[in-house]
Amino acid sequence: MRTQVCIIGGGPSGLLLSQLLHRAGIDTVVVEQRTRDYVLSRIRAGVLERGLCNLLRKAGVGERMDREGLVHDGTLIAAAGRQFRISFKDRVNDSVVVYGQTEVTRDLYAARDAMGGLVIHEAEGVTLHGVDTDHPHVTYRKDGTEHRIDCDWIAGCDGFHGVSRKTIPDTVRTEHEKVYPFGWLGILSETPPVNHELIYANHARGFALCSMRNPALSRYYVQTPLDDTVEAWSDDRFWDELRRRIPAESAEALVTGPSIEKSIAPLRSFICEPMRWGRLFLVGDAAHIVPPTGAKGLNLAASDVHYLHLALEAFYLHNAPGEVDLYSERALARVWKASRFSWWMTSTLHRFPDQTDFDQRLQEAELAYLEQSEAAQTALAENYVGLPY
Ligand code: RFL
Ligand code: PHB
Repeated sequence: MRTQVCIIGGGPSGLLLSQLLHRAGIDTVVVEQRTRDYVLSRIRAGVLERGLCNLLRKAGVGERMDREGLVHDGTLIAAAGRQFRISFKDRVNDSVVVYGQTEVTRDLYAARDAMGGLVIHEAEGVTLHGVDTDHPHVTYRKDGTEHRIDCDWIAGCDGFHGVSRKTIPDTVRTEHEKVYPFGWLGILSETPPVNHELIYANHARGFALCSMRNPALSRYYVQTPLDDTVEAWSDDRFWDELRRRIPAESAEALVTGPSIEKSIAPLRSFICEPMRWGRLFLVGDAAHIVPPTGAKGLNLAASDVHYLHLALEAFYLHNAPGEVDLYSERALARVWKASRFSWWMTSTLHRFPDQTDFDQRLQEAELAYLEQSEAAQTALAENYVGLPY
C-alpha cells in the first residue's frame, strides 16, 4: 500500500490530522493498535481551547461540539475555606468549551467513516523504517499477515507509550522530565455537576477538582499518593473525601451516585526534543505530557496538528518545502509555555509530601495574590484559555 502521510495512532491527534489533510487533498492512512471501542472508552480531557474548537470546525467536525459543548467564561479557585472566581471573559475576553475528548474522538471517527478514509485497527508490531531516508515505510501485522505502507512522511501520533518517539536515536533525542509525587483519582458519575463552572480546590488533605461532561454527567478528581490503588477507593470513600476538600456550600450541594468509571493517573511533565527527525514528526502525547491541572494535554496536541497540517499543505500544495523544517521549533515554543503553566497550576494547587512550612506559606501567598490581583488573574486566564498559535 502507498500513501502520502502514514499516521501512527488513531487518538485525537492522529484523527484530527488525517481529517485536515484529507480536506486539503492529501492522502493519509491511520494505523492504530487498539480497537475503536477501546479508543472510545478512554475517559480523558474535557476542556477545549478556542484554537482546538476552530480546528475541529475547519476539519468539518465542529457541529455537535458547537451544539452540545458548554461555554465556560470563568472558573472557581477554592483555598483556605474561601473561594473566588476568575473571569476569562472580563480578563481576556475569551472562554473555553467543556466537551469530552471521547465525544471529540467519536465525531472524528464519524467524519473519517463518512469520507471513506482508512483506519487500520488492531495493527500489531507497528515498526517505522527508513525514517532518515526520503522513502520511509511502516510495517505491521494484522490477522497473522505482515503488511507494508510506503509513504512520504510519518506522523507519530501514538501517545506517550507509542513506538514513534523511540525510533529517534538516543544521540538525537533529548527528553526532559519531571515526575510529581502524587496522582489523580478520577470518577465519572451520572449526576448533575455540583457547579456550573469548574472548581479547582487547594486543601490541606490534597487537591480536588469538580468538572463535568454535560448537565447530567459529572467528572471529579482528588489528589492521591502515588502508591494508591483504585480498589482502595469505594465510591463512598471517594465522595466523603471530595466533600472534605471542597468549600462547604459545594459539599452540601454535591449530588452523589454510583461511579461509571474510576481510574488513577500519575502526574508528569515530559518534553521530547526535537519533534521531527528525518521524515518523522512527533505529534501530541507522543512528544509531550503535561500534568492535567491546566487542562492543556489535548489542546497542545491540537496546536501541534495546526502547525503540522499547515507545513504539509505548504509542502504538497504551495511548493514551500522549507515549512516542514520549522515544525519542531514552532510546536516546541508553545509546548514549553503550556508546560510552564501546567507546572505552575500543579505547584500552586497541590499538597506536596515534602512541603515545608516555608513552601506552604509561599503557596498561600501565591493564592492570596491570585485572589487580589487583576494582573495575576489575567495571567491565569490568558494561559487557561490558550496562548495564540
Ligand atoms: P492518545 O490519546 O494517547 O492517542 C494515541 C493513540 O495511539 C495508539 N497507539 C498506537 N498505535 C499504533 N501502534 C502503536 N505502537 C501505538 N501505541 C499507541 C493508542 O492506542 C492511541 O489510540 O494521544 P493523542 O492523540 O496525542 O492525544 C492526547 C490526549 O489524549 C491527552 O493529551 C489528553 O487526554 C490529556 N488530558 C487533558 N487534556 C486537555 O487538553 N484537557 C483536559 O482537561 C485533560 N484532562 C487529560 C485529562 C489526560 C488524563 N489522563 C488520564 C492521562 C485528564 C486525564 C485524567
Ligand atoms: C476534566 O474534566 O477531565 C478536566 C478538567 C480540567 C482539568 C483536568 C481535567 O484541568
